Amino acid sequence: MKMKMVILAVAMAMTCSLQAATKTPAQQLLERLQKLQKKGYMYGHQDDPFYGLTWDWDLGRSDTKELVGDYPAVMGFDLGGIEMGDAKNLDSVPFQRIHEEIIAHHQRGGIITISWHPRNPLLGTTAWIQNDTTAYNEAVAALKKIGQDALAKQVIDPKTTVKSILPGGSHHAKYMGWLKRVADFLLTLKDAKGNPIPVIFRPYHENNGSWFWWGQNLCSDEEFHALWNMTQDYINNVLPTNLLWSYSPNLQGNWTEEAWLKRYPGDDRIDLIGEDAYQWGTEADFVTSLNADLALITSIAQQHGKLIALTECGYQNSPDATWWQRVFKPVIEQYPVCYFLPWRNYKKDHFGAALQTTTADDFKAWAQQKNFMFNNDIKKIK
Ligand code: BMA
Repeated sequence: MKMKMVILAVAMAMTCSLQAATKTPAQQLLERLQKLQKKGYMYGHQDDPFYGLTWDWDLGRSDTKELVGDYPAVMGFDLGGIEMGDAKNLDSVPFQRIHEEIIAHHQRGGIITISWHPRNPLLGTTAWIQNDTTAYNEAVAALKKIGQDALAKQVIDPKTTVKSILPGGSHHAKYMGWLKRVADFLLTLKDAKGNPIPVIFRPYHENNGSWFWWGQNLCSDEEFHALWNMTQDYINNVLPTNLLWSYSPNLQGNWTEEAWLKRYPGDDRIDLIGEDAYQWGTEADFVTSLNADLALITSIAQQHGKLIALTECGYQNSPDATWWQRVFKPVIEQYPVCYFLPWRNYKKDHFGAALQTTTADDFKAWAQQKNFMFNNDIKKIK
């Protein structure tokens, strides 16, 4: 009898480890996020280990650690510039350092998310389109005014960018080369045993705004879907096991479910429903819009079996000492937000999580709360 029980226990243990072994790193991360979401919400921060309000590039430093004694649970990194083969990203962070910090954060039990602000493949300008649209409209108007209609037709319309990189487009081959560079970088992310490091990948974010070349007024729904699918299919083919895909529109405040779903890539393509939500205007408007959007994406996420997160958020350069706990916390605590991620602490006049300034005490007090999780709170939860 005793022997039988031992055999049974061994068999059960083997089945469990076999099941664990057959789960991809991406599936393991997804299950980990689901577990963590039940315990509370995690703190994420963009570019956390590279620079802060008063320092640049020191190894081991982190504004978060210096304030609350621990690294963020989630660290965000951006690949903008990798498509050009650049050595540094759009914010001057060397890709080699990004590679090292991703591995270091994974080793300390943290979670990694990667965004990408690719340059405009058609115009050669940055990911941001605002000035290009203005420049385009002005150039066309000026040429027409002097009767040069034929020349006006030759000015490149930024709205043709997405079309130009889809199959059959003039810049398709070039863009596939860009995707290869992204995939090549992601392929270098391996742990000490050579296993791929799981990553939450968040391309083509804030696509309901029209400030990036993939934005709402810059391409049709069909073109956006084709862009997403082409990107995802190519990258997943190279990296089939370690990416979770996050779809992250921007704070809007007046979505209908139908409108929100129009550019949603689909349940088979998305693991995490994100939203980027900054307070740019009044506090009242921000709270109203954030509540509306979080209520909607919570409902969509529940119907579609997805997690939600605030993939970028905060009050940039906040002068308000009480903002985190008075304004932000009461809203997010009503929804199953898995993590929230303020943007980089670049300089005194451009920071996402002002941890050394006015808001420090408020944030530090909040960080004591048990369900607000940093790296040490999550590292043992696998
Ligand atoms: C924006 C700003 C820019 C930066 C970009 C990508 O919000 O921080 O300075 O280049 O994000 O990180």
